Amino acid sequence: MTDETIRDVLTRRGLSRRAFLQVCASVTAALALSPAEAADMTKRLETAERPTVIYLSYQECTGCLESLTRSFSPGIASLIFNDISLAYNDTLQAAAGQAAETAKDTAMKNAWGKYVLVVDGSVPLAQNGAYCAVAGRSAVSDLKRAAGGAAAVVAVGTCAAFGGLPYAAPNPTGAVPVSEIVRDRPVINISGCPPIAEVITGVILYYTTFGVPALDHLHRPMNFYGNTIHDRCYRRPFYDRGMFAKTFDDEGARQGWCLFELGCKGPITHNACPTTKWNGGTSYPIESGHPCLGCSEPGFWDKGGFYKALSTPTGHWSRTGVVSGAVAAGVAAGLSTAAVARARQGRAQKKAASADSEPKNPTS
Ligand code: FSX
Repeated sequence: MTDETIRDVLTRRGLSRRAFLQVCASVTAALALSPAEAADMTKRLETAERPTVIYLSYQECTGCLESLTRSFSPGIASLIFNDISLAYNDTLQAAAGQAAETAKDTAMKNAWGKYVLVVDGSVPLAQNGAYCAVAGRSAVSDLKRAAGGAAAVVAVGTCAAFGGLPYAAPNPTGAVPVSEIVRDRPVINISGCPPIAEVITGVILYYTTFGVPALDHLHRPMNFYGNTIHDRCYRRPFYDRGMFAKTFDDEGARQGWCLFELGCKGPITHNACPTTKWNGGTSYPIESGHPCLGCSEPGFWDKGGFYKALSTPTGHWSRTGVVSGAVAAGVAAGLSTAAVARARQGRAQKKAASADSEPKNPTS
């Protein structure tokens, strides 16, 4: 944190007020803020002090950072990571070795108690944390040290939020989510494997202006994770009518019917894919003909098959209370929606059998 405001920094960088307002409009639209809230956020962004962001990476594939750097809202990503203040990121920074560690220590010291700590990747605990080390420190000790001076921690990606791929059975490294290590300050989970770039930047800007956003029971911001994919899926009318694609190339698939029977996890997955979409609002997996894999939910790797219709889950992802409760609720919801869907499908099949309409229901 410095004495400079965000607006001061942007002016110094040559960003016009018009460009600044355009960036604000993108962010507030992504956050689905009301007009009054949007005006308030724009005003606060102009006067907010420049924050320090420290970004650490542990057990992950770097897909989260790839997503962020390929954001189709470069104005927003650049606003945060170039203009506002990314004090440390071991993948993006030019410095290496001792110079990088010195830069991190200096940033932490100068903004102790005030910086935003962004973490991607899970943290291994087996073998005293030996599976992941940074500058001679285990990930767990590095995280505890950095979190000690953070105002808030943003866990980016399903690995950091819920353990992700490293946490999948048999979890040889003893991986845990960030929230199992950091328990004495706010942890905001931005799940997704990877998360949507505009969600990451939107949450950081929201925190900078308003503080911690409203969170769901898994500590995800309600603005982006308050609804299921299913709630806002454009294929929902087919689901409601019991019209399901049976294979990826049948007539139903060509007609854009519901992908539930091909394993879509949309009914139990909370994320902003149908509204924010990917690649600059171009599309999202379901729009490209692929079922939702449920990547923003806990334990999605262990739920028994990406292409199987929702059924009783398997795996070890119920280790922690918060996760098991949420998943149990989600699966219960999924199973009940599945039962309803199948009943509807039965009715639709009977109707289709007695009608000679095109296209034919491939489920009949
Ligand atoms: Fe995990 Fe992210 Fe998936 Fe990869 O940092 S959420 S494996 S996209 O890279 O952590």
